Amino acid sequence: MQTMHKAGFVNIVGNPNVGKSTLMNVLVGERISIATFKAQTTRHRIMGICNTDEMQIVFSDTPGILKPNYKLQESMLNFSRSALTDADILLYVTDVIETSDKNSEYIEKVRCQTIPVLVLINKIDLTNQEKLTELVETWQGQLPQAEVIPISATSKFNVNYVLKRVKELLPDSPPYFDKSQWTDKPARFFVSEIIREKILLYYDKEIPYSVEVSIEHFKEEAKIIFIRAVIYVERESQKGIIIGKEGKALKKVATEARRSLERFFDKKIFLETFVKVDKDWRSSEKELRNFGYQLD
Ligand SMILES: Nc1nc2c(ncn2[C@@H]2O[C@H](COP(=O)(O)OP(=O)(O)OP(=O)(O)O)[C@@H](O)[C@H]2O)c(=O)[nH]1
Ligand SMILES: [Mg+2]
Repeated sequence: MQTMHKAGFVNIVGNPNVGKSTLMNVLVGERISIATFKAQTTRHRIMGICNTDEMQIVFSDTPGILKPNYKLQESMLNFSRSALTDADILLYVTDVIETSDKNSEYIEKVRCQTIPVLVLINKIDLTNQEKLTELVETWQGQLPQAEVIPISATSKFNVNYVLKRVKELLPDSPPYFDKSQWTDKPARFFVSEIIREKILLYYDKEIPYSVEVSIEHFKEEAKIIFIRAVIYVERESQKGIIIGKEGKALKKVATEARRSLERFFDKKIFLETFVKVDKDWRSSEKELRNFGYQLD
């Protein structure tokens, strides 16, 4: 007897910095979504698609849920909210650090879901059995219909079990995307994300949050890709910080980004970077739309 094809949307949601992007990358087996130690690393909804002959799992990584202070964060929250409306399976990620009383509003929405919900308690490498047992009980109490699974994304503990449960819960359906497709984002998106990742890693305070990276030129040849990237900041003073003394800071970012890009595309990369001021871009609806963010 022929088995039915399975396919569905598996949306990864939760608070900032709990390890959603790290988990998606482990589940998909590719470094699709940037992950850093700083909160609010992810700003978009990013799909990572797993294809086999019998199955298509469409994972979506989303920005951490937060109370918006400016327009960019409103758009980020829209992505997290949209993930509640079109999922076949919901992966609510928390970790052993945050407490379960954060974001009660969003958790209430998760509680009302009729689809399967897996609560993944991440970073269990950082805790002990006793505290973990307590956490599992607390989360089970908060979301009685959910299956609570302790995991560690970085040590890959229990991640295969999560994947097994996802496959079991996946509905019968034809594929949603061509089987050769592994994401919904174009190559340029990954270039700008990889550069933004280096900025999150190498600059402090508000700098990474004031930065947007735009790819003005992307030309792929057989063995090399030519890229011109513009790093936008909100104010003139931030431009100086990004460039650094004698251009050293920017040079480090560009070198590190080029190395990561060469690994990502498996090709030689020629990367030029420029820094420009786009005053208060993250509060401007027009600028945000130009950068590909959606607003209501
Ligand atoms: N110790 C430990 N750290 C982890 C684990 N999983 C993720 N991390 C770390 O947690 C930090 C945040 O990871 P991300 O994957 O960027 O978290 P996120 O939920 O996508 O964060 P936002 O995009 O900001 O919402 C990174 O420094 C990861 O290395 C884990 O299992 N154990
Ligand atoms: Mg993330």
